[in-house]
Amino acid sequence: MMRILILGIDGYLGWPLALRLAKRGHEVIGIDNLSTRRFSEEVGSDSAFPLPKPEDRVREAKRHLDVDITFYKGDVTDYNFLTEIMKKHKPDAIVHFAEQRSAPYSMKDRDHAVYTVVNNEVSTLNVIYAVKQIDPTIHILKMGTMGEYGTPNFDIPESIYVEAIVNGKKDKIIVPRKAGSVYHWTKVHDTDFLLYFHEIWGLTVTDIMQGPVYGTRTEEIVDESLRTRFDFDETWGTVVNRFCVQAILGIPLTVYGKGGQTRGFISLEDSMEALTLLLEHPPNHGEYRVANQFAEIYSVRKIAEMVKNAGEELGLKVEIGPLPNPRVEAEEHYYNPERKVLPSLGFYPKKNLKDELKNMIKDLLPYRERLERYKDAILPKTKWRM
Ligand code: USQ
Repeated sequence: MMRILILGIDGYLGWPLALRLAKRGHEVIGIDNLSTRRFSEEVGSDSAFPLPKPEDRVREAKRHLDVDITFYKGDVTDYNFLTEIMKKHKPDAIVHFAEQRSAPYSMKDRDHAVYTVVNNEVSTLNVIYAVKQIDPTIHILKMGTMGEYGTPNFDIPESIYVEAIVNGKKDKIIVPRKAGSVYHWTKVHDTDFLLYFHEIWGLTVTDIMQGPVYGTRTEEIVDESLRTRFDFDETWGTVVNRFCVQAILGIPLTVYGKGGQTRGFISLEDSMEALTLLLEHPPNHGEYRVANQFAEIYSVRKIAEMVKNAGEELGLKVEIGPLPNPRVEAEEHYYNPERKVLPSLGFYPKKNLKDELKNMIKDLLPYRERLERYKDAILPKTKWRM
């Protein structure tokens, strides 16, 4: 049994991870400033599934799963608040999800870019300094993103360093990174800070490079009251989740540009499984571990075809409606990231996109009227070139 502090416990990944870890017998403490709830409202949207208040979530978890979760409302950018909770609960591991996680939100204007940078960098620095001050042996499990690497024309290594020959001389360099939004750049900067302080203070870190997550289900979501948030608007929804809602609402699937943008996807259930494995098998003390976390590689165009097929099998009429790309990104490119850390811990994906798509559409169909209310928030308005 470990004591695990989840920063960002109210989020898409934070809540089901809390349920999973608590169910496995770990003591789970969480912090959230509820910002995603507010930001979703800011863009005229809401979670597809109605979200109970934090205190109701905790009560429902007790009722259905017989687990005790401690939930604090507060901000990780408040150093005193964070350190008080850490001193009180003495965690063995800290899961850091407490960041602004949307690329489009970070690209809206100067204010949103600055907010994203300040929130994400201050929260990461606070975690680093708090661990150093309170207990430098705490394992920091940090949510990064596959988007840190961008889409290079070489196989993406799963390590922090790579050997390179620059101007004829060989040296160890940090695996090259090229992010595609202010949000994604903050994750690069997080990696830079974590690596730097790991090197000078010997911190123990797992830096997870995760691809886009999709899905509505995990083993612990056994009742509607335990559902995690599910975003589908242009700002907070990720591509697979968005396409499922578009299929239900009869909106042609919004493939941006040529649709050859290729990413490593993972289901919510498999993401929980991978995160649990990484927590229960921490790196050695003072080690910096990078884990590329994805299950299947697809292009956006291929995903649209798969959602169309899944929707049509369930009786929906689904069209694919390519749109000019609001983002600046490669629309056809090479993509071959390495993945060996999770398999070495025994991870194998249990879900696949094809089957999960049907489950997602089935889970969302009863909420069609609710989804209709937020229809205006679906088409892309945020443009990278402004
Ligand atoms: N896309 C479309 N149509 C849409 C939405 C997205 O074609 O309606 C395309 C985007 O242009 C992009 C790809 O789908 O090429 C993925 O976009 P996304 O919105 O699903 O994901 P992204 O903005 O990259 O960010 C999401 C999460 C972020 C996480 C990241 C992992 O919001 O927190 O870090 O996925 S990764 O993509 O590997 O960087």
